[in-house]
Amino acid sequence: MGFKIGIVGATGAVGRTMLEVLEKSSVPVSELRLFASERSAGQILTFRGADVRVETLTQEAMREGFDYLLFSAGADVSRRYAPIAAEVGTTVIDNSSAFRMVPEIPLVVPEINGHLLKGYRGIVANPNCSTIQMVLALYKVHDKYQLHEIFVSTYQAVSGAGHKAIVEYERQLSGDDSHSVFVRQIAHNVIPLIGDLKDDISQEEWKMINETKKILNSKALAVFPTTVRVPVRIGHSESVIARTLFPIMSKEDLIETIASGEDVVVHDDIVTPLEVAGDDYVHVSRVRLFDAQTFGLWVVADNLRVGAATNAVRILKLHSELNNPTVEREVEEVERR
Ligand code: A2P
Ligand code: 11C
Repeated sequence: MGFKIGIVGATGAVGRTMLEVLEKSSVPVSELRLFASERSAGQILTFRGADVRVETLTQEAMREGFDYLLFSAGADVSRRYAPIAAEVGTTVIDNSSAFRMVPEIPLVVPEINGHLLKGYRGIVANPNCSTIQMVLALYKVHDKYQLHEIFVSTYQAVSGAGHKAIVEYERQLSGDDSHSVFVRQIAHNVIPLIGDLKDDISQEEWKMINETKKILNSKALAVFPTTVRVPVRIGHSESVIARTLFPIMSKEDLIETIASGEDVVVHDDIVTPLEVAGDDYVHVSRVRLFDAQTFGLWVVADNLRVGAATNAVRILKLHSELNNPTVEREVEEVERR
């Protein structure tokens, strides 16, 4: 007994991490298939001691009746292939931005709004990495004191931009100063722009604004981000200043409230991205209570894991615990015939 699972974009920075996280998880897998572009077809990756051949992604494969498909191959690939899989009853967990803001599609961070998965079939959207770690650090404070403004500056690792970005960064570290993935050289530098601008706000900033409101279910919440790329391989950092509607009792209470969040750890000492790469927690340090309604945090997390692959596998796990995907898919198949 186990699930038939596929990873689309398995050779990418997040896809490979999905494979790693799934391997170490307790999710029972009866069959695992790996998909990428034709450039990677035939490449061999390993999963729980077995070799798995990477296949070219095709529409036929998407109709095969997977229990779960994890997508991380960019928004265009998701738009083209994910609906085909969902149509035949597969639960698709999509790490791209393609469906996040579609009202009927749940945007899930399991610790916060995992209840949306109960009885749900179809495409589930995995939020953007910088959004996930911020909402995990803040959701308990929102529950207790109601957030109404968030000012955030990010310090985002190059791996957030994918495998090609890591290669470009490493080339630059060896002295080659050409660039094509980033808009400037990133090695020894800082770039205050992630994605294209729309109305003076970058794509990455729009994601933080819109996704945060959807996940925390608060239209009134105002988010003011500045998103910045820094020369770090793995691990996004964020300086968050937030204001609440209700007065916070004390700094101790603020710390306790943040730390009551699932998968969130609050530290007395500072925490840097290098120290957290490879783990599955959101780390909060530099907690400051400026006044009763204004506080500051430094938040770091592994962007490939917490911000993408681990969140996706957590969605899969919780969805399978709340529902019985194999049985539901088989019933649907019989009904379609
Ligand atoms: P490939 O390695 O064959 O190019 P990253 O986010 O690190 O850039 O990775 C993107 C992932 O998406 C890779 O696995 C990449 O495969 C895959 N991918 C990109 N374009 C396509 C496509 N048209 N069809 C299938 N997979 C794709
Ligand atoms: C970055 N946050 O660090 C981006 C990558 O919408 O999932 C993730 C893009 C997304 O560049």
